[in-house]
Amino acid sequence: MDTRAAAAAVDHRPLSERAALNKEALKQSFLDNLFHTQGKFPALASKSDYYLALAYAVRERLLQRWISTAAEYMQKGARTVSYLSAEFLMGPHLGNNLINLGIYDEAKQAMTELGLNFDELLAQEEEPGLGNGGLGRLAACFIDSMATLEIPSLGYGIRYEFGIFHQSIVDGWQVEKTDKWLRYGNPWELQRPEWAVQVKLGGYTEHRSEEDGTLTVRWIPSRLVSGVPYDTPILGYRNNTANTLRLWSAQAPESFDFEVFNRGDYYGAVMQKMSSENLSKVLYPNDEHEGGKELRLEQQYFFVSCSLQDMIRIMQGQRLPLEHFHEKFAVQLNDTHPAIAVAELMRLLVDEHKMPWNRAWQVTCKTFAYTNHTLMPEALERWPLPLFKKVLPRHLEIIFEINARFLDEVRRRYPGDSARVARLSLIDESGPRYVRMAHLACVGSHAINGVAELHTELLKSDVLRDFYELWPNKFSNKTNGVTPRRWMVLANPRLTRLVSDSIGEDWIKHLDQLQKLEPLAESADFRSHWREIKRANKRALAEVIARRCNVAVDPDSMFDVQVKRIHEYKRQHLAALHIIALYLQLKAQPNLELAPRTFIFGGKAAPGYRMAKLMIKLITGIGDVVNRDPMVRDRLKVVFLPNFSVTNGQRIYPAADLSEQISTAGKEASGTGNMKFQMNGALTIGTMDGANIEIREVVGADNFFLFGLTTPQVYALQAQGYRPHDWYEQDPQLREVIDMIRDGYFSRGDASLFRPLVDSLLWHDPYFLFADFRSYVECQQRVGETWVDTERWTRMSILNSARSGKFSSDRSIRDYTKDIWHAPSVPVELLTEHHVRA
Ligand code: GPV
Repeated sequence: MDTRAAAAAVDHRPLSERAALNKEALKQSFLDNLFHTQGKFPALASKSDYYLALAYAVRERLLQRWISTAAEYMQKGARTVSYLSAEFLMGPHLGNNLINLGIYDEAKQAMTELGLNFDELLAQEEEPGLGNGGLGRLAACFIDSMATLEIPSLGYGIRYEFGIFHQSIVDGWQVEKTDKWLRYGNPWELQRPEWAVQVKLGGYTEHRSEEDGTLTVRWIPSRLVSGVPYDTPILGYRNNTANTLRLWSAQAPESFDFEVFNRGDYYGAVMQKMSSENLSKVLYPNDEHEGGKELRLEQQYFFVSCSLQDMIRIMQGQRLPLEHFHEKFAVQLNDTHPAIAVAELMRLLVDEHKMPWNRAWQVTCKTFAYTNHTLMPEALERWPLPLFKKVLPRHLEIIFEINARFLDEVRRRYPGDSARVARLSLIDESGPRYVRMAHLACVGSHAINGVAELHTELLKSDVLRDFYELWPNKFSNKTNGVTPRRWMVLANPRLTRLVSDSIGEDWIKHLDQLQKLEPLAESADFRSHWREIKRANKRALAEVIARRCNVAVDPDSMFDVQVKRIHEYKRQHLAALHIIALYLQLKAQPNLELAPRTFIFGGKAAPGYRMAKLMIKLITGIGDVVNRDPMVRDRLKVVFLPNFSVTNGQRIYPAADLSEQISTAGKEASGTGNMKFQMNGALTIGTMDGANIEIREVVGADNFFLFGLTTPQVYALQAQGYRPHDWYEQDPQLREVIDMIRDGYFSRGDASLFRPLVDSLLWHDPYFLFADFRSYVECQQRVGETWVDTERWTRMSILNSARSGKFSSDRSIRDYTKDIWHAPSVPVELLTEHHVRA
């Protein structure tokens, strides 16, 4: 059937009725869906039913764009970006889709007129938490920006049945609960069983020379898993583009089961089905990696193989020969989690599609580009050879072949330099053997990038130095960004209104336009509006805190916020040391003039990361003491807001006065929370790390609170032999703080509880808290002095926001397309409009 004819047929009630973007039509389809989809009437309907009815009403309005987009791309044979990521931390869809469709206010009106509380309906959505933190959220911001910039793109990942765990705090400790996000159904996805693919795992290989002299390899797997795609539309901001997020769910393949079943092994068949479905069951909750888990390697291979097979299907559907794979698709590897794609594409091209090795290798290298997201050595993925061989025997052979050819090239370039050969090898042979996934990604990609300027420089000079010397032109920097649609328009409607009333709405698509706010920083009237908005956002957050933490916080106090995964390198415990120092100061001088501060923490600890869990306990322990001490007289409050998530982030960033970005210099690849805070007018206290450096560069040194060692200083201190205990002995205030923790002041007298933390700091301090303590405390003193000058603080806040244009993910995506992807925009014509005009 002809696409346009079919669209015309379903269009008989075009924009005006079924999918019209106005209030009355929304009401109508909301009610239709309540009855016909949910099967409920108002007396029986739950809030979730109402949410779903509205979600389906909105979905009907997406589908027209989705179909039009697919048709447009197909007709144009458009070059497509495939973003491969083990994580997509999307956050709730409903509000964002309403914003991008431009019908947020209409929907709110419609629900209100039906007597429903719109915000309550939005809050019903269980957020798809299919990621751990920055890396997964970056993927979400990037697909938003690609849709907004009308770049044909597919996000490929895993449809985890359980996303990142739900965190609650019990007796000051983190407690994890499984995230049953699919419990009430997911209105945003469409299952596409007709595009399911088969994935092989395990087994062995057979090598045969054919009669014509060619060598063929057969992989005889021990297991088969079927990958079923679930598609979610990703809308651009107020355009006609709806790209696709395609997530793979693992299912037992019918035929495979059936064979076992026929042999009479019913339980064996059921077990096999369950073990297949385990593949996409749960997201590994470790940020920055904890290695060696077989299931994790299987997950990575599963989604990568599904995605590459899907791209081949798309090419075949458009009758494109596979020699042109790299012309049709630009495939971005989001860290090394999908790096097995390099070997898998080779296998598909060479083994399954009979392409000569050299040709296939050219295609492969032109297809992939690799983004590195960390400098932490323990986070660089390596798989033990025996494990790798067990799961992916054919891929190990292919990796050996890639490696042999690559190392030949290295030897030609550097004759006699065997140390360099060993350093560059895809196989680590210094002890037990490992496959080095970052090396596979580097060798199989034509472009390699870091995520902030400092990070890229450190990749070139340190972590990937040998690769940089070999191929300097492959390297470039792509500083991260975040989408202003979710992180300003949706999260901060008050600020959005003020900004749009002042400079128009262009900034939402062209964030550099926020510069136009700069002169308004000098208007007392504008500053007072700016403050009112911050104050309203803080009141709203204070209500959340009262509900979740049972602590009353004052919206007029400074909200000093650190939200991110809990990690030693991110140094939440450095902030804790400062709070204790302030507390001691108040105890020593009860009448000290101290502007009231509320310290707000949030973030999840990997369930197996004991030190991180202890850091949470320390923060809550400090809160228990400080919040109740009458001598403090409410000048300090410390809260740990449980379950930091996209949803909670949307409430927190707009309410922050001070953004804590205090990682050890050289450890945080970029950071992205730092950008969300800046956009929403928080000032940053931070180290010379990651994107902090670039934030400081754009806002100006006067509008940024800088402290701490620089990366070269950290390296130098490390080299000369860092002895944290000496720093402890030489700083009386630091000593008092540490002693207090050690002696059980924040653990009800239990002097053993925080021992591992205290001892680690005293004797190792791998992240240089003691070396940065004095500088941090003094910097916080300057923060306090600035805060009391309200007008000055507001000016700085406005300038921070006004100068945040660089950190839109639209800019990041423009950089990627210009230097790496070369994928032109393809504006979409709505099929219905075409029909209506015809
Ligand atoms: I590798 N990041 C993450 O969230 N998880 C990971 O497994 C790895 C990196 C983060 C970095 O820590 C941040 O600095 C960075 O901003 C973010 O990735 C996005 O690039």
